[in-house]
Amino acid sequence: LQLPHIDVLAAFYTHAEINAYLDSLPERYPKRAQVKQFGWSYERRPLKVLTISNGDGRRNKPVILIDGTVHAREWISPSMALYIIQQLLDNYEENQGLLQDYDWVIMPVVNADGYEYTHSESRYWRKTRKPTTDPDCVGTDINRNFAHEWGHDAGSSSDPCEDIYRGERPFDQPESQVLRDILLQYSPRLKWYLSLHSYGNYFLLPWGYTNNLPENYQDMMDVAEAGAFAIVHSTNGIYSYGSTYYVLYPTSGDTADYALGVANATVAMTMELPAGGFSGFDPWVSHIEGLVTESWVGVRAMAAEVIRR
Ligand code: ING
Ligand code: ZN
Repeated sequence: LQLPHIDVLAAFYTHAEINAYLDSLPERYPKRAQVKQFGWSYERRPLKVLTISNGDGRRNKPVILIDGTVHAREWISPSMALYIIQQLLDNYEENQGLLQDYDWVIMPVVNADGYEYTHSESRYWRKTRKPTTDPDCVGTDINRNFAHEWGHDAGSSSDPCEDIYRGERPFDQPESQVLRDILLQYSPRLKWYLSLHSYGNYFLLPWGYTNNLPENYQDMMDVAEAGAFAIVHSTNGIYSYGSTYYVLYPTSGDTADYALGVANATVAMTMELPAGGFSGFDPWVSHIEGLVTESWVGVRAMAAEVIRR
């Protein structure tokens, strides 16, 4: 039985390679791993999601939901999603506490078309690949396309040529619809939504669209703080954390605002992984290991904090 394996630390992988790997996991872990396809990208790539459990058969446990590659050029994001999968499946002995009472749902590549485009055509592409109303400009920012305060004030652009183009309507991108459907399916038991981006070393919390703070802000800050402390203790890596609006800039229609405001996540967060390479988006392959092992220290600590509450 020859199953595709991925050495996360040795290369960046294409969407097709990542899907083939995801598809192999239920054979390797029949009780613990399940792959579901939720839909297709604009260019008809299958969008797949992996659910990981401890295999005890208990249904409807609370869920930790993680996505990666909302933005095509942020290549450390799918690597991190794959590393998390391998920690939970291959390194189960050490991490089984994280699966005792929680299921994990992981979608390594949301923006499949954009991600392929960064491999084949243009390394620093960010958006989707669906044409817009402007014949000269392609693509919409999935992280401005969600229907919570979509288009609110300054946090996004109505210009299809901009990198933060919000689309003509919320959810007019099939990839956004798929992520929305996943968020809504798990909404009743969604304890932590984590969106993996790069770069900048931030844990960003809602809201992006307003300088008001959500009612459970302090709870979310406690989780972010657990991640930041764990990382600084392990590698001296520095993360800043707080609301997207304050820590970064106003945004609207982003996935974390939707996860909190509509899908009722207990904690909703965007993790901006560290920069790498020339541009920040293109870490050397030799740096993948340091980046994902450090980030896992943070994710593990935050998961433990979410589970403990
Ligand atoms: N930065 C994010 C962006 O979409 C962000 C910042 C995070 C915005 C969370 C909104 C919510 O602009 C990157 N690097 O993509
Ligand atoms: Zn991003």
